[in-house]
Amino acid sequence: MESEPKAEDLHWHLELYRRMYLVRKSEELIQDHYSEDEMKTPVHLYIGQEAVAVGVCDALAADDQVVGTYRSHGVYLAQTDDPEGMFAELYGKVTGPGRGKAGSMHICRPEAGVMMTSAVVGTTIPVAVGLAYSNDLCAPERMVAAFFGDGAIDEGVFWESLNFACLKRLPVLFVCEDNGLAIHTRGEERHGYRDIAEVVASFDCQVVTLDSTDPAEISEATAKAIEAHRADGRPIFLHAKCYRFVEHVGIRNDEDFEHGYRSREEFATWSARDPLPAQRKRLLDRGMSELRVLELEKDVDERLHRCVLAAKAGELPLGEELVRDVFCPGSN
Ligand SMILES: Cc1ncc(C[n+]2csc(CCOP(=O)(O)OP(=O)(O)O)c2C)c(N)n1
Ligand SMILES: [Mg+2]
Repeated sequence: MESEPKAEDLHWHLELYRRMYLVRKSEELIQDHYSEDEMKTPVHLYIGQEAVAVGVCDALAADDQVVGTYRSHGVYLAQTDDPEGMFAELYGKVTGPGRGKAGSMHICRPEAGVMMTSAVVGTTIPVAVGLAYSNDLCAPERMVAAFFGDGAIDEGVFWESLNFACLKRLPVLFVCEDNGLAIHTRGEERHGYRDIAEVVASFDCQVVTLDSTDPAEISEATAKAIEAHRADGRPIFLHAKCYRFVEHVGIRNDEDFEHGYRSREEFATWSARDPLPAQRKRLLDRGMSELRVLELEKDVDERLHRCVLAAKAGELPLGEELVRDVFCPGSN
């Protein structure tokens, strides 16, 4: 019997919704609890951009690798499905994947493929290319997806990394999450070119431009690009338009309009494309019962509630543990 095309598989669409819901609700819980001042970490929320991480990671194979930025809750959860570890890390507890010392901005879990995230803009891109260089020799089927913002393309290291990856035809997927902003500076105030996709297209790589908040569309475009990479070895540059709904750093939803870098009209246009309700509607339109969706949402809500309780009750890294794995020049 022939299997049904993936696009018609309702369970796949439901799973994409579950992962986006997990990311969104995790961050809403962060918003709810942040003022208790128990999470000792700055947070850069991903609310609004969920379809990108969920779509791209869905197209990756189980042992593929990702790197990210300081805005990586979405990438971490999409790749690992590990909110237990993430909340432990945010609360600075030894049960976190960085044993409570990485926080939100450096969360990673190499054994699950999240190799590095970093607060320093652009720094993980050359690491992704280095991983891909090594994989090319030792595990040529393995892809590395490097997630970075449109601000990172303003850094020289992005161009050096792209150049080297193209020159060596490395298995790397550059994912530029273009939310149009670097803190409060818009792309058009930073870039001396018209279109990043056009500039990158002059390198020997595939360029895929996506303006979508549909994770299935993003997953399918990514999978197609990976397939083409297998045929000719060219790296992939995925230019994904997206929008962040929350302030640059912190938890406030709307108070940053006062800074004047974005308009309420623009915000409303993107809100109408919010990936979460759009995917929920797609499920119902395709015939999924609302009861099934509600059950799934309840399961995720309860799981996240348990994550917060466990994280709060976890142990802090103390004594020797506090300095274990912490680099200090001259100490060893
Ligand atoms: C090397 C470096 N320069 C400057 C900063 C300060 N900084 C923090 S976030 C940011 C904007 C980055 O924007 P983008 O890459 O588009 O990511 P987004 O926050 O939009 O997800 C800047 C300039 C930094 N962290 N690292
Ligand atoms: Mg940006």
